[in-house]
Amino acid sequence: MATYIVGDIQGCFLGLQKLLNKVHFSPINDRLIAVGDLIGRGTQPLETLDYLYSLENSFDTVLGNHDLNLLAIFAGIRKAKPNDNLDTLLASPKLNTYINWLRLKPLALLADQDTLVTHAGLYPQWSVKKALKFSLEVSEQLQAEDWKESLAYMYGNQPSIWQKSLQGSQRFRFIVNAMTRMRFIVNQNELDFSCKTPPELAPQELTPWFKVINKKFKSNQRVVFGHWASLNGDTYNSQFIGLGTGYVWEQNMTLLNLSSSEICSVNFQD
Ligand SMILES: [Mn+2]
Repeated sequence: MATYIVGDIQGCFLGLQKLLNKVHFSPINDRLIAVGDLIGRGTQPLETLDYLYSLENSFDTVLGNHDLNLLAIFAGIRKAKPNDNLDTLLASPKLNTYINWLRLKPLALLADQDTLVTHAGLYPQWSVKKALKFSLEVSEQLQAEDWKESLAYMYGNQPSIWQKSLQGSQRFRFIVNAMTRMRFIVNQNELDFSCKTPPELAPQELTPWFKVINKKFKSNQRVVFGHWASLNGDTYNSQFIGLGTGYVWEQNMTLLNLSSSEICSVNFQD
């Protein structure tokens, strides 16, 4: 029995199949965890969700920004754009089932005792324990009857600095942004959303979140994340494992074997 963590799928069902075949994934014996953005810019969102949903308890995921975007479109907060490629999914009779299934998914989960999975990463002022607590806060709102009202406040870049005293929509938005959209930090603790480049091409004042010293992060802990395709997983630090490698941009889809720490990838061309 193996536990695999897969990077951003973004509706690329063929890529996911190639990757799972490559490691001989067995839905009966193995477990699959995703870093979020199950759907996104890829052309097979419905096939992707059909498959992942069918895995039942062998599958778990955290939510990514594209998954939340789907919830917002369903809730009537956003309109689907042509490049969202969501037409087949939005027209599916299974849409309601998948929406309610996604609403149960957290922003952060523990893959094992010391391994945190989130879509974008761990905000440098938070411990793993705090990230899990804040994920729970957001989940409670996503699972509440008035979840559409909470989601309506999701969009926006402010507040950009965490404060314990944040409340209501501001607190909700910061937690969602930190766990699903973060890449760079500016001025030690401020989320920056202007830059999506690899770290070496970024303005000097921007620091990748995983290079900001986090005093609450322990030496035996790991963070597994996706989202930042241009990073290509290159954190140069074994405590931060980036699995977002841009298959949807004709690059690679990547998976981690949790117990052996082995990485396996397939290329768009494969
Ligand atoms: Mn993302």
